[in-house]
Amino acid sequence: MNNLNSRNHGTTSPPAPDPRHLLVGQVHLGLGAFHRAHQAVYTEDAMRHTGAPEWGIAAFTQRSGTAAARLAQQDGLYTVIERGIGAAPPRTVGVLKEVHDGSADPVALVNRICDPEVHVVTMTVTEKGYRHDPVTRTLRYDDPEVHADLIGRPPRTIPAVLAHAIARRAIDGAHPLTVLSCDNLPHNGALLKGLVRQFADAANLTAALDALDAPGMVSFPSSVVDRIVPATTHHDIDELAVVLGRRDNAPVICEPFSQWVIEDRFAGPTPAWSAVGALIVDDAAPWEQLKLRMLNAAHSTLAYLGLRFGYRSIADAVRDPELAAVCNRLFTEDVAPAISTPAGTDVVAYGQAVLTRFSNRALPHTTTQVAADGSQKIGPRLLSTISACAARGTVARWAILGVAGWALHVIKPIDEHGKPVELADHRADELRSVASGASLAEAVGRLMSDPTIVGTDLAQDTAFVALVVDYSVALDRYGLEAVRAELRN
Ligand code: CS2
Repeated sequence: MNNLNSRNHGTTSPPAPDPRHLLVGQVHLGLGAFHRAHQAVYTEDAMRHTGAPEWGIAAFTQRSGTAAARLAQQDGLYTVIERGIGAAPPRTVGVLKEVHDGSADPVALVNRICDPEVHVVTMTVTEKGYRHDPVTRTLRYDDPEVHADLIGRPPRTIPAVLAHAIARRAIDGAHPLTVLSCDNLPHNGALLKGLVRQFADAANLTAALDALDAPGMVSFPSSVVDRIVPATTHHDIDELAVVLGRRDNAPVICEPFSQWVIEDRFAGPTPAWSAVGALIVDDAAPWEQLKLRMLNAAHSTLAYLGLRFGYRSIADAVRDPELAAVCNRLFTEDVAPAISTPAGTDVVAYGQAVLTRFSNRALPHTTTQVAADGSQKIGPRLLSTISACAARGTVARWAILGVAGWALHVIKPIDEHGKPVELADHRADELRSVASGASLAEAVGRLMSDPTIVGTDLAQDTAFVALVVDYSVALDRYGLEAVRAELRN
């Protein structure tokens, strides 16, 4: 055991559990900063609450093995550093009993889930990890990785890993399993179950199909997670080494706020999450709508407009009064009238709290990070509100402005001074080819009339397409002045 645990920097946090004394009851897929700052902390708190050691986590990285390698060198221990008003002292977390590179050994991952002592699989693999078409919410059989899984290599994609594991558990006569998606997608539980079923069907995994249909065998509750966790950089690691007086190569920096809403549809035992702050509800849908259409929608809007206007961080973007005004009007004029929220929620107060959280300058959260993979994000965050307003006969101007910011970012990934900004999207080549050889207006028109990007209804809505084109051209030509003009209307 290295010295991460022993030097608990004189804080009031109780000491971290020693991973060596834990048993593995939970497997996590997607060992990124978010998991370490969120579900891992809840599970560790739940274990401290009950005193039982059976909820250690076996966590797997999905794309690169870096986080697993760094954590392995420090016995799975890492520091959570909260920043901002109300921040708790740095805390060492010791709930990661095992850390693995899931890409290096996919067979080990399926085997781990098949351990009868494992009752829960949680996952944070980001929107694109679901390998689905965000418009139809179906599995992309044409995705080369899905295809490779279907023709029989050891499974690597998430739907394939889960389908194989569920089949094997059923054949082995294992206990029920709860599979908990923690990604920012609407109805994430139902979505995941559907994708696993489609894979199992296509791969002829009848044992998995039977288990998915059997009552109480495998459940997929939807859940909503919330905590702002910027990616940790080398610079952060070096700086923290000085502050903490020891080197941690896998720390996470996050805001003090944290929320987890989970649907009460568990198959078998789970950690005592509800005893340590998680909210267990009958239906997560209103919580999802609130989070995705308010917080995440404003985040993406700030990221695209912010990148264009030269803001590197979300905190700087939201401190621009014009951009904050866009978010406020998005909340009050577009989202609030067309949303079903949890009973008793004050949408305006929620929006204010979100913008205050965004303005936390102590968090190094970049516009580039939030802007990534917009093709997966604009649907649940912005197009959902545009469609909901259209159904009520109103025009969601501010959500449309956010989409225009995205379209401009895709077609001309530069800031207003012409300096290139990164376009990080796994569909980047496809998006560029839709736009190639056209003027900005034509290219935006093509993007917005593509049903695979915006869905059939919006693609055929000529007024919507025309408005996105107008806004993108105005943003390109007049910059912030275009936003000001819109705010005056
Ligand atoms: C962000 C989210 O990167 C993004 O797209 O909008 O990760 C956001 O920080 C979290 O959902 C906050 O809970």
